[in-house]
Amino acid sequence: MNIDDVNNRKLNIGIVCYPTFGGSGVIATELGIGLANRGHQIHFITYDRPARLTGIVHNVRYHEVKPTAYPLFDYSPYDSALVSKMVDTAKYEKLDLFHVHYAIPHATAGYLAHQILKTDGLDVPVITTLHGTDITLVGNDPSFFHVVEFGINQSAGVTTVSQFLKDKTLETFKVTNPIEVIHNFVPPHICNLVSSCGDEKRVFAPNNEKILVHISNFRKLKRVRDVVAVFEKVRKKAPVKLLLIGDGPDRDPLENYCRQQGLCNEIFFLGKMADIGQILCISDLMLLTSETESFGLVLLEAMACGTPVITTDVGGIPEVNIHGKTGFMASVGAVDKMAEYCIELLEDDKKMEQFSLQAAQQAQRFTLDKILPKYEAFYERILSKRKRE
Ligand code: GMT
Repeated sequence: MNIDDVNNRKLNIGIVCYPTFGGSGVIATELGIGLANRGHQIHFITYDRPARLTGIVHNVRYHEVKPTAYPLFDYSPYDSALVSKMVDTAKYEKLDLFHVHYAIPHATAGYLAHQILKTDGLDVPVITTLHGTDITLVGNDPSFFHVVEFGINQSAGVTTVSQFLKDKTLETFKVTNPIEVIHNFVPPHICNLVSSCGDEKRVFAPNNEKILVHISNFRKLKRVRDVVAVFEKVRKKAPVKLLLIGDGPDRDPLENYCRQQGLCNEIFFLGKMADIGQILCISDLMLLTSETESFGLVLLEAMACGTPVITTDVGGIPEVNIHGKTGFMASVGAVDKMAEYCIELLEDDKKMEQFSLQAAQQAQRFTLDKILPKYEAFYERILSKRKRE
């Protein structure tokens, strides 16, 4: 098969991911749709339809994993049901490979599925993409450590979404597999609405206030309380509103705090949203105050809509946010400094405009059409290597 045929070969790919609004689910889904648009057959295998997989998408199928309940089980073992569905899908859809996103439990589920398929004379390699907390937090916990290390080393190929995450993985685990860095990408169409979003702004900012936005799963590591603290400092100097998008364990205590402080007309808890483009295009600045972040996909989405970002300087964030160009970075918990940075931009329209342009330019480095071919080339390298073995 000549190189052009190899490059243009259309594959049957099983994608395993969490179907959630979070970054790894978004990347897995948008990658699958992008691959389908290039003629590959894509099979999503997970417990619910991926949040971003709406409507009919050509060349895409969804296979639901439904663990059967049984009185003996305290909870039905999702891993076993997942492995069975992977084996079934590989056999009957003639999969060329699995691409699993987030090591827990997907990497070892892939290993078991691969072993079962081998007993039927089928070789379906597993590529694992590490996304962040599967290494830095959950994966590092003793209850998952050995399984994550084994899953990484048994995968046919491993990628990470940032150089930081590759370095962290090599530092944390005894890794015998080479790791390829393939950065996250801007989900297509994220900012189609930028040109037509003036009116929505007035819904939240009737007196032309500036809008700060934060999007996350409201878990401890996101430090959303710091986002509110920054807002409370900024509002003393400039007319602003704060939009909080997403949901999670920290939302209720934070919402109660805002009610006690009488801030409910200035801080809007909008919950989970599938289409965040509408919010991003009316926002003036994004805040992300995490104590760890392998990449920060929400930053790329904001920048693609021309929204500068004020962030912490942890993890892979410096690979996305350029301090003094696309926004600013400060240490974890430095809410005074972050508030200063917000005010510096909010009070200088010319500088804000310049940062907005530079943010959009930086996002252009991470478009799907630049990143997707890297995954295709990686698939081909893994498949060709196995043919030679
Ligand atoms: O941010 C989260 O906690 C969700 C998590 C996930 O698994 O979706 O996000 C991780 O993967 C995203 C996509 O690769 C990255 O952009 C996030 O930075 C990463 N989260 C962390 O590392 C905390």
